Amino acid sequence: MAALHRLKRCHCSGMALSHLHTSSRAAAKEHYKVLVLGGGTGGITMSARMKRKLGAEHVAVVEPSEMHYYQPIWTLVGAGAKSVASSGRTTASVMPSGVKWVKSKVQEINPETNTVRTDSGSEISYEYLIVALGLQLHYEKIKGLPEGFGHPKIGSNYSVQTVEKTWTALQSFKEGNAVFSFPNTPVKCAGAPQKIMYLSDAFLRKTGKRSKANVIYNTSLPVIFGVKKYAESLWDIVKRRDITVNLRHNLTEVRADKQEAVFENLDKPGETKVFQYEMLHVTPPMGPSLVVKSSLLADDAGWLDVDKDTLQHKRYPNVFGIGDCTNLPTSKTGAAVAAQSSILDRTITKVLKKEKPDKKYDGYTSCPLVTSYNTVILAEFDYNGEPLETFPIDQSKERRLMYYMKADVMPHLYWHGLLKGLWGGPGPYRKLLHLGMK
Ligand code: FAD
Ligand code: UQ1
Repeated sequence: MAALHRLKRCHCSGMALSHLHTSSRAAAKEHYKVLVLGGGTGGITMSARMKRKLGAEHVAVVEPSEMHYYQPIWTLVGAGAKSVASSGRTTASVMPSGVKWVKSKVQEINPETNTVRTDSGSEISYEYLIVALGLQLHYEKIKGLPEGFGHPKIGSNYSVQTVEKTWTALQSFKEGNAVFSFPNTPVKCAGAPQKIMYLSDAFLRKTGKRSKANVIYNTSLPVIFGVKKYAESLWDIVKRRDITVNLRHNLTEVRADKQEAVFENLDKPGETKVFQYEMLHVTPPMGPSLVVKSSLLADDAGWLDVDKDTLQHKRYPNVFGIGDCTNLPTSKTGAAVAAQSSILDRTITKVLKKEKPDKKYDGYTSCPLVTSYNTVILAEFDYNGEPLETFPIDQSKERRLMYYMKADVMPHLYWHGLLKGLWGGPGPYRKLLHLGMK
């Protein structure tokens, strides 16, 4: 109403309506050629690449968090092999210099008007939008959580608030069941729920407690791992180390005061089983970013609906997606983000030139399956679940070299390569390393 009155007053005094429209929009809106939503792995990586392409002044990133975390190292934090402090740097320090950091939460995306609204009430318009909002953790979908984390003996490597609780629970283990869960939803880094189990097994052996422990992996999946080549190696390991694997077991409730975890049998609806635990590691249910889900950019399940080859949105050609928020049919990892970033860079270059995107993403993803404090199976595969290994050796074997890659090389590659827009995944090196073998 007030706006209407103002409008009428201006009109009467002879001010051109078009002028009023432009100046009020300029006051209310910020505009960027490229707007990036989310300043996690994919968001910072793409902002560095877009800065190089267009100049820093044309790029903005919306990210509310003061801290940026290298999440893959949380597997080792939960097992006491790295400190949580080593996993984080300030967002200010990873933001490419000159790129505008909008320190707010995205509340609404409107691709029809090319605008985004933030929780501080401001509206930002864009020419091109890159969505990198990650996924949502849903601890609250398990009865008794998150409040159960207030008790000891329970931890979760999936959040910075709970990762150190895993290490506390492991250190204080005396005797009984060590239980590890895998939810009935898509997850990021599908290997992580069992990596901490192998590390815990190794820790209990090292400290002489393994004979008093039952190590139990309860997974919602019908398999131990989605790619046969690596699944075979993992079955060998669990047998050798006397680890119990219960397939199709889904965690529904934690009674932390009684140290009880309730699992439903997904093959027998209504049937539940209570596991008494001395240690419980929870991998929470996960789902799409709620902002994406409630926008016109989502597919039916709520994930960002992008083309699997080019990462361009299927209905809005000036919108692109990268990482965990997308419906790309591959395993959600930082390694996948690396490979996606070079493809997306190329797609955007082509779109800016009004040409057709030409480079196709093959679904490359990787999961360093940590199997002890000095061994890793380096799983790498594509959209078809076919191994796509970088090194000309059998990567389904446990290897010490790969552990050092995971623990010491990858963090450097992340902070100094990927986040600077200089690492687009190992594709080119794979071709080189395999040349000699052909
Ligand atoms: P994220 O890096 O999670 O970034 C999303 C960003 O969006 C966050 O900064 C968040 O604050 C921001 N955001 C969310 N909502 C809003 C909003 N409304 N407005 C603005 N910003 C918002 N990957 C590997 O490659 N190898 C591994 O060994 C590995 N191990 C892992 C182990 C664990 C325990 C975990 C948790 C992850 C692991 N990953 C691993 C996975 C990897 O960390 C993720 O796949 C990767 O970080 C995804 O990047 P992203 O940009 O899509 O999401
Ligand atoms: C990778 O590129 C990457 O991103 C930097 C990771 O961390 C998030 C990884 O864990 C892996 C395995 C890769 C792939 C890289 C190589 C050299 C195989």
